[in-house]
Amino acid sequence: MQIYWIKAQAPRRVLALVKHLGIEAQCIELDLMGGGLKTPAYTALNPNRKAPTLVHGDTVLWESSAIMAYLCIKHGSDMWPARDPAEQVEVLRWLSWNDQHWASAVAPFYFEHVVKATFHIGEPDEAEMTAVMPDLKKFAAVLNQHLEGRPFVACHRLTIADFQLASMACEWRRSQMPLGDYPNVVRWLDGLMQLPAWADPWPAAAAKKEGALA
Ligand SMILES: N[C@@H](CCC(=O)N[C@@H](CS)C(=O)NCC(=O)O)C(=O)O
Repeated sequence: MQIYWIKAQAPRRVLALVKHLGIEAQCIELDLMGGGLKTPAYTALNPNRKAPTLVHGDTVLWESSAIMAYLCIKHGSDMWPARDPAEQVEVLRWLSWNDQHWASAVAPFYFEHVVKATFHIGEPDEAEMTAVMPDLKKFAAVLNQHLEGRPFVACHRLTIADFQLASMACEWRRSQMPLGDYPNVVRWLDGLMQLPAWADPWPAAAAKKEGALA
């Protein structure tokens, strides 16, 4: 099994799951700034030219939520509740909510403070964050209310929904996301950081460059 990744939030979910579940996989870092996502070989795997991508035998999969579900099914983990329709619907609700609402509200904070610093592509632009502030507050309030009395986002246990929702927000202090008014969100995000695989999902340096695609 190969997993192609860059040091960014969508691959972070998949790499954290791989580490958390102890899955054997060859994790191959792509050189984003050197055009590693635009090579013909990688484009053939993922025509979106995004990361992550999973290759497992004849299976080629992109979209981190689908990859996480696939890994859980293969590994027999109920972090994707494959055998319980009601739980599946519950997790699916939060995966969708993330992709439709939460992600776009937190993305500018994450991009301006974390992505730009990681890839050395400039200084944070405050205007980008100001523009999404109303949405951030609206959706943080929704999540905060939902997390009242709940340790995790869905099914009263850790699921892939937690990794989906937390991947851009987990570094909320560094990203200067104003989440201090949402104590349940802070408790949940900081609680996830107690998981070693979530706190440090990145593969060891020695494993990174093997298998690069021309
Ligand atoms: N919805 C996709 C998002 C994939 C995505 O946007 N990946 C980003 C990193 S978080 C990427 O590859 N960016 C590189 C680029 O756009 O050039 C998923 O969940 O896998």
